[in-house]
Amino acid sequence: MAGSDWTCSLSAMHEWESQDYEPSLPVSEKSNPLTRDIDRASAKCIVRMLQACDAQMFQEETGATYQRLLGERVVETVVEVAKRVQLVLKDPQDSLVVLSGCGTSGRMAFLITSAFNRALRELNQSSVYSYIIAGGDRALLSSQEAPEDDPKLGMLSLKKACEGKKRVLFIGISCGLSAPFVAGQLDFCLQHPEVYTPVLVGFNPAHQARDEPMPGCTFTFRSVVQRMQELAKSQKAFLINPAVGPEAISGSSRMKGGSATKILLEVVLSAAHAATFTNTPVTHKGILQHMRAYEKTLDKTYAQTDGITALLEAAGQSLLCGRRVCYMGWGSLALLGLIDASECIPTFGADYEDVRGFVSGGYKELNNNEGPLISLGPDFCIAHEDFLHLILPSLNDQDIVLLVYTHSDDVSEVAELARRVREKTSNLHAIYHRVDGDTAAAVQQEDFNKLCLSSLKITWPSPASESLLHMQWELSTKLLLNAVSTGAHVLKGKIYQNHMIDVQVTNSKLYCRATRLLRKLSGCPESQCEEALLKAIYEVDELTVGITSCDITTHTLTARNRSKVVPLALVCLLTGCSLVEAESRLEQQPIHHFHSPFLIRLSHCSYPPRRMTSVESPAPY
Ligand code: S6P
Repeated sequence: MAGSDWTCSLSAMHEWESQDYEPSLPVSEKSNPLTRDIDRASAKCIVRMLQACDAQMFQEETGATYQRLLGERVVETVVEVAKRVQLVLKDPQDSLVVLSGCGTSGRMAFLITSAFNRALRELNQSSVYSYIIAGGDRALLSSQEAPEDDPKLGMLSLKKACEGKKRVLFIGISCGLSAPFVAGQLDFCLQHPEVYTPVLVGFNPAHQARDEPMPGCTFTFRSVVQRMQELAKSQKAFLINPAVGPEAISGSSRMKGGSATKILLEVVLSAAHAATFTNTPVTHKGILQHMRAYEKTLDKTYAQTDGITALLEAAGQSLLCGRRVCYMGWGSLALLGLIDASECIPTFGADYEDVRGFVSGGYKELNNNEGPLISLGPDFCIAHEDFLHLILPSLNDQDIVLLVYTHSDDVSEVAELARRVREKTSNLHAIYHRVDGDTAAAVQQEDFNKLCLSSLKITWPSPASESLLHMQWELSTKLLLNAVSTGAHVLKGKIYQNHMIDVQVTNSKLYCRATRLLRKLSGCPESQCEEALLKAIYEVDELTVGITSCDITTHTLTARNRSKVVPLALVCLLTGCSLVEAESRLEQQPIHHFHSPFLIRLSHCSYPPRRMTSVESPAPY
């Protein structure tokens, strides 16, 4: 059992690098040995495990197997790409830098392009950055997994974004080197080298890029990568793909994948800006220094173990009671709250009401391509005013409200909101970044602290650069919120070992992940697992030729309207019962759709007892 004295040994940090460790899986899909027992760990241990996982991002290169973030080759490529961005900045006429991705990768593309276009505006320069997210702007705030599978859609959206441009630096982000949407865009760039220079950012080695055929295409992600590798020799294409180690929750690339994307691309764009506007040449040393600043950000953030643990426990309690977690943020930190909240839906099968983010200024602050999205429904109401009207009246002490802000935000506005929230719930907490020596804010903060049950304050040294400080605040906030939402769902019992079992099967990557998980947990052959999954998706006890002859796209489109397909398939595989019976067994389970103790009973104790839910025994915190 993972007790309160969890420590991470050096060999556990590196175990995943062994060639024998889950050899059939790419790094981004492997299960991390560090978090094997995260489902039964105490809140404090969860925080330590997440810290150790994140620290893997900055591990030094040890052998030839994996390139690492701080490794020679990666830093060299970052230097080259920064110089390409610099060329665009020097001559922005008819040029564009496009960042594109699906899910979290698209959200990071949005966040980064917004920040650097803002920096250009402040310098009275025209914007040169543009983002694309699969599924359009609604995907910034909600789960849109299906467009990820469409290479043609990717290609068309790139073409549209670049209409009339003569020179485009295209940066495609796919953490797993797997998204067909991005593969379609990269292929398009390779076909039009006179305009496009492609850059791929991801976190698997090239030979682990996905090799499955894609609908209507003659290429696979891997074949695109191979063509890029060839062109990389003459710097006509670039690959930035260090390994950062498996995710804490298997395949959850919103965590390290998202963080490493943010780090890499901010380093690239910052270096290009410094070279263009302050005559600071792009150098290997400068790039490395910036990356090290992010490593320090990690240390500084996780130095707050007790504060993070308190937040995680409070959020876990709220979710266990079926109540809400609300992030109330200011500036770009609020966007990280919106993003973290939206990712809980596909990652943990959460309801959109469970974890929500709100931003001061609403869509004005977001400044997204498509403008306000309020017409899409209440889950797209993101302003603080919306929170005050729609959410606040129904809050009670079991709901947790987390204020996320910095000393450069309007602290009196934060205090005013805090007072309003306190009228409904005492379960008010804060994450606050400030700069060393800011005494005025410190005094104000003292009064404010009295309103909050807990206050996680991080004091940063006076910065050499305001923009670097801001990027550090953002990364720190991302790590904190990822830890809170992941930890809270772990405490809720949503995770088995380090796998999310109730995974939504809404695209081909998730379909393959689901089949693999069924295989791992049932021990049945792959063909039988896929059959069980299809039966659950189509709600039948016998598969017809009509079903088996359909392609994965049809399966995933059908699965969109189903719930609990993986747990249902697992019950069927383990017990041999019918779907109807499996459904009633799952319904008998209190509180959660599915949780580990149920799995133990089903499999006749073939698994060790794991976290018990609040109904079966007190949670271990
Ligand atoms: C992962 C997140 C997903 C991914 C998306 C893109 O935690 O829920 O939405 O971001 O599938 O993945 P990738 O590998 O192309 O960056």
